[in-house]
Amino acid sequence: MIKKPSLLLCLLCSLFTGLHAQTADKNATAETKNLYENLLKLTGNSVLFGHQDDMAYGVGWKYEEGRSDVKGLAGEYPAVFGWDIARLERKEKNNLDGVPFDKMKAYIRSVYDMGAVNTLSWHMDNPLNGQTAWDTTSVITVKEMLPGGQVHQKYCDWLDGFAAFNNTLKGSDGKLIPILFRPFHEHSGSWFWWGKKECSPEEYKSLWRFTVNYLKEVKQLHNLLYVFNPSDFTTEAEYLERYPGNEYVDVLSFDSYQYGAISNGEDFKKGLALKLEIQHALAKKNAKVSAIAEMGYVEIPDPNWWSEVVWKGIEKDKPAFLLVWRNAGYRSQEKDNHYYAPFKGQTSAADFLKMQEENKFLLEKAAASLKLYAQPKP
Ligand code: BMA
Repeated sequence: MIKKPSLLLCLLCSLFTGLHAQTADKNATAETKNLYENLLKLTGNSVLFGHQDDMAYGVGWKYEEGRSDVKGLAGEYPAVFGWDIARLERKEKNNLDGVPFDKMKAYIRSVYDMGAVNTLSWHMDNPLNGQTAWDTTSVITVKEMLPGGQVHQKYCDWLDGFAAFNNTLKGSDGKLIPILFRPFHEHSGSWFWWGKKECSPEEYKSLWRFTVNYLKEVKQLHNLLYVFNPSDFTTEAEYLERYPGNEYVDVLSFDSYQYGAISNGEDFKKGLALKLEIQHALAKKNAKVSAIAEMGYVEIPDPNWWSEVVWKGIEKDKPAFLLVWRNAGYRSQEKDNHYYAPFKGQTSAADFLKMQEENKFLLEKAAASLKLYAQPKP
């Protein structure tokens, strides 16, 4: 008699927590669910360091097997790798920054094989007028992509193309590689056709929900974790303005960059702390991962940026990961040296190494030892 109610209680408790801490795709593969649970455990505790296009190119080099700016400095790869799939919708061979999709697939596989994490963004063309992601001339694109809209079928075709690409992403163990999928990013800004002034909150939410349902139900993709990603916000209400609902999101994230003078670091740090505080509280309440999907300071001119600005901004409500943007070097028509990760000899290199030594940033080796794709220990 004593045992029964306590058993029942346990069952109810586990049902409750089970229901609560669940991936948006209930049929997600075991590795995908494990990754989500491991990232949940990291939230608030340890920070994986990530870099966009890390294996593909860096400052002054391109497509050299085994090379990485982060590895050249720190002796190991980052723990998280970002890739962008724009141009897949044009059926081109290379993405918008020239990375061949075939190479991207191989990089994604080696990242998974080493126990690190892959995340995909998509600077998707405007399907209504054929312009790029940065087109802000149309305020009806999102509406027209929804069921019944003029480019709904075209959008489904693009998602089909993504699904075909996704289904080739298998590790050496033959398993589908879990992917943190971050579509329609920085939606609280107004520089992409899915931005704040370009569609209504309801249209944005509908597009998100349609996309998730289509990928998991129609295309049967079960290796995706969905990453929600505004840029600027200062209140919880602002953060949630375009939130599609807990059933459609696994990771709460935002993007944030420091611009201009080194002295702007003070404000940037405060901004990071405020955004993380808001996001962390929501993540804890709703069993979501908290992350910084993109951040950076072009050319990192502040020698103490990592320890004095970034770390101080993130240490209270630690994100499970942060990812700095790409090391493109000089781009045509732009005067800045477009890089966000440090490399050997770079101004902030010593400070970054300190972050690695003190385990404040976890890189490839720490990620591997965490066994992110295995079931976490209770
Ligand atoms: C931007 C810049 C661009 C690039 C785009 C998508 O922030 O890095 O050069 O094309 O991201 O990766």
